[in-house]
Amino acid sequence: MNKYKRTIVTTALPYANGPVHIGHLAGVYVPADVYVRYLRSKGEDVLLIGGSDEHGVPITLKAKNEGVTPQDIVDRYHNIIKKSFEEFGISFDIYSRTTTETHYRTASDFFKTLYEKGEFIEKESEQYYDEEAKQFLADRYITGTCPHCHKEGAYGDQCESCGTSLNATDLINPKSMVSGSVPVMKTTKHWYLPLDKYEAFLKKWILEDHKEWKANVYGQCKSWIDQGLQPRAVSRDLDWGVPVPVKGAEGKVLYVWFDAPIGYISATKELTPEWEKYWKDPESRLLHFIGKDNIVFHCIVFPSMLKAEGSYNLPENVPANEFLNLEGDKISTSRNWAVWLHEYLIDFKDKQDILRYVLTATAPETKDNDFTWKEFQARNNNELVAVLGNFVNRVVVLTQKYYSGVVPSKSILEDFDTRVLNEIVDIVKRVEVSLEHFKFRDALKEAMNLARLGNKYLADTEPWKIIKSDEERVKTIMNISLQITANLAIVFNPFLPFTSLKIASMMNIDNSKWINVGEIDMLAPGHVIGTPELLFEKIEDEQIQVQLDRLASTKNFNAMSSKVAVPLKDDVTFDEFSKMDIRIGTILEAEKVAKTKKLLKLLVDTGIDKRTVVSGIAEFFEPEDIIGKQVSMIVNLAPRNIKGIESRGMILMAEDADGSLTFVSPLKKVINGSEVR
Ligand code: B3M
Ligand code: ZN
Repeated sequence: MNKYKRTIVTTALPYANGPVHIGHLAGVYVPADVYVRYLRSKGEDVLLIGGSDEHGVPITLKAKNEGVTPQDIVDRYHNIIKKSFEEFGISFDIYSRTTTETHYRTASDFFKTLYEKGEFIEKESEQYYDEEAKQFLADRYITGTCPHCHKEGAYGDQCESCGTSLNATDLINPKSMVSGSVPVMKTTKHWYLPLDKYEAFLKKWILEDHKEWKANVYGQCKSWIDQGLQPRAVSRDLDWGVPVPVKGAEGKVLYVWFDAPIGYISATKELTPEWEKYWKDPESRLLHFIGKDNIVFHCIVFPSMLKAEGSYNLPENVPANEFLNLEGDKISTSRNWAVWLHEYLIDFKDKQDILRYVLTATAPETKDNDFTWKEFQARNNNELVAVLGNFVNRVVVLTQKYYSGVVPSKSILEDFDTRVLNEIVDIVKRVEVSLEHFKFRDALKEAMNLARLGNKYLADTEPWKIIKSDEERVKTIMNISLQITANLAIVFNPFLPFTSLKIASMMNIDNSKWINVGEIDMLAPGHVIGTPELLFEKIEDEQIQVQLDRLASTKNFNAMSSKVAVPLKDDVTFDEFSKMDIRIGTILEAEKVAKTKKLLKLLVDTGIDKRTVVSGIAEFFEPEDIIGKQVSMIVNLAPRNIKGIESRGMILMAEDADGSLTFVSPLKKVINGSEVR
């Protein structure tokens, strides 16, 4: 349906500083894979290109923290990421990485070409420098107090407390994260791509010639262009990356966002000697699948680089997605708020298609969307099991039972049957149109409607009731049901490749030929089908609870670790400490102190005596629940009068991150009056 001879589909290169999660899959890799599988099944010439982005400051920072080299970090995560993509059936023609020799050469040459054409401007600027570590500091390497919310621990590029993006020079009391010293300002030289020079070109190319781009993408581009574009530095003072191939650039590397998109080209080079045809022939088209945070780089910066170079095609479309949230919160690697792909497969072995299905059905195509485990369960149970799985299973079982697996002929068609046959054709057409327009949610919904049509057809015709009385009618019904099933195998191939294969093997057909889709005679009478195989199974509440519990404990853990321990108090001598008489006692009686919210009046057996203590724990314990508990208590605290009650001593409590209190109790029962020392 497109006018091009071949297509190259690129997917954002994930940073190799952590594994990949459902957000990655939903935003980029599943839609790209769906699209490419669709094109392939139509027999088009298409390449799916991916790889790991292995440069950038976060990787060097992680290496420093762990005391290993950046190469160690990227080796570790590149392999984990690559494996996750394989397991989820993301059908890359190549999944490469940006530390290959080919990439270094390609990126370096690209820079040189632009440099020699005079496309860069050179500029000196003042930047933070760590005199102890003898290095310039990227914004991420500096922390300090946020000028907006005044929280400590803000980074030079962003305050994670209030979310404001910052320049390192905005920070109050800046500190180098490398050595801990106070950084100084020092002059450094960098190369800049003068984006302002490309404004007119971008305006025409995007705002006029590509009005068909998705509204979220077009809108972001427009707002960038309308704000006016500034020159962008394409080099950094860093010792990890592609060296700047220019004299006098020692200790400088290409900015990660300069080399990473060139990674698409390097990977294609590694894949095929015909790479230039894919990138430069006007009959080839380039598509970038990315998340919304990458729009500016793929629609403004990289096209300007390609334009400056001069021999490459520009992207034909950039169908970027918005973000997927998880249970109402932003997915975050550092807060471990994510569903990691490699962990999903431990809990849901061989169930990659369920996740592919749910992530496509709820894809953040036009706005941010939320992934919830309840919806995951509901879509599996109510759609995959009850609609698709149920229909296919009934058709195969009945065909085996009635005809020993041999497809019967549909000799007599009633009007009703013809309408159903026409509807098959209409539905697959709609799947196709949606796919062509990158509307994967709609496409999937329509594909599911085909299974719904099948279920309804069986429910309306009830072949099991008339198999004895009207054999000819049942033959027609089963033939049509089988044609629907065969169509399902092909139509679901882009979305659910594992399931599609199973359906195809049950139908004994090739699932990779889109040309057959909409065929209402795909299975000729006499064709022999396979035996039934279960496609999906119900997911129980307990399985979902395990996932929810895990997220809840992550939340708790984050709350605790975000609470800073109260500062250390002044030293005391041992003698001073010894003056305190701390004992174990047992609570004998407990009651609320009238007209107070927080106070309980306790009677405690201290082993020495039985005495009254007033304690501020009523918000956390019911009186009847604590009777009989052994607790720690200071017994020689001078008596105090609290709400008219004489309190003799104080119960020791530990305060948790959320402010809740718990007793400090001995691990085994000890005799009342035991000393704590
Ligand atoms: N690694 C950023 C990201 O994962 C970046 C993409 C590069 S694509 C050339 O969001
Ligand atoms: Zn802040």
